[in-house]
Amino acid sequence: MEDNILDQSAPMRVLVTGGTGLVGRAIQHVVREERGIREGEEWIFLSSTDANLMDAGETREVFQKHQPTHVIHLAAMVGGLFKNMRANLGFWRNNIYINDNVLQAAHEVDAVRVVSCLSTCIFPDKTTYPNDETMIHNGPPHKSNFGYSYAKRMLDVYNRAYHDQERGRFYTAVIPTNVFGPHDNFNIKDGHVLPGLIHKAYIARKEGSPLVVWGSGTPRRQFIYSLDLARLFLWVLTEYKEVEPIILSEGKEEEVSIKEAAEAVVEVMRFKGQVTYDTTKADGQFKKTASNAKLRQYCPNFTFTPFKQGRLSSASSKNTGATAPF
Ligand code: NAP
Ligand code: GFB
Repeated sequence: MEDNILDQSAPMRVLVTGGTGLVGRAIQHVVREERGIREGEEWIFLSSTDANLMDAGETREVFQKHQPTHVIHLAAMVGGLFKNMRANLGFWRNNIYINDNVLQAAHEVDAVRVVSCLSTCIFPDKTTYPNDETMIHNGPPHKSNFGYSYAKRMLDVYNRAYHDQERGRFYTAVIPTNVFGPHDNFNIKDGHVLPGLIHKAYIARKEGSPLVVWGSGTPRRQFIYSLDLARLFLWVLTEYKEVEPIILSEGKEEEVSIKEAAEAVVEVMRFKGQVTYDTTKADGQFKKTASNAKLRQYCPNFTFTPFKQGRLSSASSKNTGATAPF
C-alpha cells in the first residue's frame, strides 16, 4: 500500500481549503515538486481572500465555481496553547462555521472525497496511553483548548453523518500530532512551541539576551514534519477508504519533552546564550501520546524525516525570512 503514497491514478480536481498555511504550503510543495500535477488534473489552493469559509454564501460560491471532485479541508482558526487559552469561544464558533459550510458545500457539488484535519490534542484529557483512533469521544478534552477540540471532534461526526446519507459519502479525517516546517506561524504570542522557540532564539541571538522557554519544559510532544504530513495526506486522499479517522504521526517512542525540543532548537539555531524556564507560564496538556499502529498497518515502510533535519529546514526558513513577516 505504501507504494501508492504519491500515486493518484484517477484524474482529480482537488480543492485545498487553507492552502496557504503551514500544511497547505507543504502540500503545494509535494504536489508541484515531488508528485507533479498530472494530465487533466487541477489543484486549487484557497486562502481566506478567495472566500471567507465562515460565510455559507461565500463558501458555496467558491465550491460552485471550482466544482471539486476531491477536497483537502485544512482551513481553520489555528494556534498554539496560549492563543487557545485566550480564545476558546472563537476557536469553537469559527471552526464550527467553517466545517459546517465546507462539508455541506462539498456534498452539494457531489465531491467524492473530503479529507479533513483533526489533531492529537483533541483526545480526552483523562485517558490511557497511547491514544488511538477509537478514543476521540471518550471524555472531555484538556480545558486549555476545549473550544478547538470539540469543533474538531464534530468533523468526525459530520463524516459519519454524510456517510449515513443515501449517497453514502466516504468523507474522512486525519489526526496529525504537532506539525512543524517551513512557512509555519512564527508569531510568538499565537503560534506553536517550535516556531515560537525558533523565533525567540533568533531574537535572543541578535540581542544577546536569554532564550526564555515557557512552562516547566516537562510536558511531552510528538512532532510531524509538514512535508511528511503532506505526503501522507496525498496517500489518504485516494488510497485510504475508511470513514474512521487515521492518526498520522511518528511512533510513540519519538515523543520528546519540551526541554529536549528547546535544546534541539538551541542546537539548530546555534544559540550560545543562557536558556531559562518561565514557570509562571502554563504547561498545557502534559502529554497526548498517540499510536501510529493503524498508519503502520497501511504504510509499514513510510519513512519520516528525522526531527533534526526537519527542524533545520524550519529554522532556516525563519533565518532566510522565507516565512510570513513578524
Ligand atoms: P495555518 O498555518 O494557520 O493556516 C490556516 C489556513 O486556513 C490558512 O490558509 C488560512 O488562510 C485559512 N483560513 C483561516 N481562516 C479562514 C477562513 N475564515 N476562511 C478561509 N480560510 C481560512 O494552519 P496550519 O497549521 O496549516 O493548519 C492546517 C490544518 O491542520 C488545520 O485544520 C489545523 O487545525 C490542523 N492541524 C495543525 C497542527 C499544527 O501543529 N499546526 C496540528 C494538528 C492539526 P489565510 O492564509 O488567508 O489566513
Ligand atoms: O505547540 P504548543 O503551543 O501547543 O506547545 P500544545 C505548548 C507547550 O510548549 C507548553 C511550551 O508546554 C508550553 O509551556 N512552550 C515553551 C511554549 N515555550 C513555548 C513558546 O515559546 N511558545 C509556545 N506556544 N509554547 C496545541 C493545542 O497544544 O497543539 C492546539 O492547544 C493545537 O489546539 C496544537 O492542537 C497542535 O501542543 O500544548
